[in-house]
Amino acid sequence: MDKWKVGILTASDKGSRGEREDISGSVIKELVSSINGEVIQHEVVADEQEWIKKSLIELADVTQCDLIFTTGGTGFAARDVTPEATKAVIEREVPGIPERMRAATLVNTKFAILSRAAAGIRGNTLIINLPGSPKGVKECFESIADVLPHALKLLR
Ligand code: MTE
Ligand code: CU1
Repeated sequence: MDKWKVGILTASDKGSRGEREDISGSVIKELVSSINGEVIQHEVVADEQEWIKKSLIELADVTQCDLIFTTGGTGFAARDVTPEATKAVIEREVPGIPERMRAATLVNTKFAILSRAAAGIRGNTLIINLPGSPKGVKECFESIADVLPHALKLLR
């Protein structure tokens, strides 16, 4: 079977300036292989809503990713705008995905409830916000990995 085409968008001011290594992006690359996914494009942009929107639209409409993971920018800082950018480009929201991530990871950290992560569908592409920390990325991914193949089949 063909591999799922996965795009990664790292939203990070420091990452975009080359001041911070994108560990979370590399962690996602590793994790998606467990669901027969292959990362075909990886963008790193500053925490600017317009730039995040532009990258998401390109990954969905031009690169035609089946699945896009964002990492970072889901917290409370004024520059955390990834959920807003995501909600602006999706056509249909999928609240159950971030609900599951928050509920499942709450046993590891009480801070899970501070995540403002969103998820939704644009065309045939599923877009999912993950937190910025490598640990959060791994925990959140693993909490939803079991339903992703079915979700992606529905969009194919
Ligand atoms: N979710 C999990 N599973 N594990 C975590 O450690 N960190 C939380 C939350 N979600 C965390 C998590 C914290 S402390 C914050 S502030 C938010 O994600 C936002 O993170 P971000 O701005 O780096 O995206
Ligand atoms: Cu935090």
